[in-house]
Amino acid sequence: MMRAGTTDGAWQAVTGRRRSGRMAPLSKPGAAMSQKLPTETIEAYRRDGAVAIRGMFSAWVEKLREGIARNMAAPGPDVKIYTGENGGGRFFGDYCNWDRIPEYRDFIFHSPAADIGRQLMGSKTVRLFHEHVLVKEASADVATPWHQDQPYYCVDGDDTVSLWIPLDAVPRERTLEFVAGSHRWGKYYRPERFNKTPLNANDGLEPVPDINGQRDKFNVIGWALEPGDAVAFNYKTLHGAPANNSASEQRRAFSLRLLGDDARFARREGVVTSPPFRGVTLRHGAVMDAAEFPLLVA
Ligand SMILES: O=C(O)CCC(=O)C(=O)O
Repeated sequence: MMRAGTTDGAWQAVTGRRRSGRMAPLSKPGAAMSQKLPTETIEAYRRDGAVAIRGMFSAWVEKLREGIARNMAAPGPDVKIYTGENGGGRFFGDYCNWDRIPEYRDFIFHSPAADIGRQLMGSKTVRLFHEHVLVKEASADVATPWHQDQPYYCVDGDDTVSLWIPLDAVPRERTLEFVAGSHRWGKYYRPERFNKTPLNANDGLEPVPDINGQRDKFNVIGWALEPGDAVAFNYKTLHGAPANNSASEQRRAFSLRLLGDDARFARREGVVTSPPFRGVTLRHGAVMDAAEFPLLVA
């Protein structure tokens, strides 16, 4: 397994091919092999649509923190910054910056993340969809509303995983939470911006149920986490997070989105997807074979 601190040499080789849209996977097999996940972890992931993985990314915490600092100093074109009604810190969100942030590239191409995704999804192939950085500064008075990710995305399929990696300790009362099993409900709920305005007014989708108002009706799961742990979840799993009620601690998270064998490009006519992937010309139903979605495991 290659480790944090690996130079960008492999990436430079890949960028050359990236312009032609033909990516060589870096794990063929084994460039970034990880530990074998316990069977119970994989079973829990498939049953509940979310599972905690302990300590897998501890060696990458400093590097990802550096990447986030670089990202926040120079946000991308799609950055979103929310502040709550009561003042306090910002909720900073940005995505699709891996191409220009070396620490993100190093993590994506050299950490065990792709191999962890392969095991959880039970896929032969793993592609990058994108990275998403979510920072709740101290006293950021903005909750992350309950939502599924897939209706926001230009993706259909079941073989998907996000690895949400906290870079600060996260106690149970402000961790990311999930409705266990909701990835199997066969539903897409209406995407909203994190300030609760709909992403698309007329998308024809039903609103997310009121989870917080009736928590006894749902199997809500979540874990206290340490930096370098991860929670893995399916793009269809309902999830949300409280505001940051700490007056002194920020909550930085790096969320890596991966695609497995059955993921296909979804052209959702008449609606905006998030991320927008404005330059992707794939047809509806196509394998996601584009330079934006490099193959990590083949
Ligand atoms: O970090 C958060 O508060 C939300 C994370 C999230 O929704 C995601 O990674 O999909």
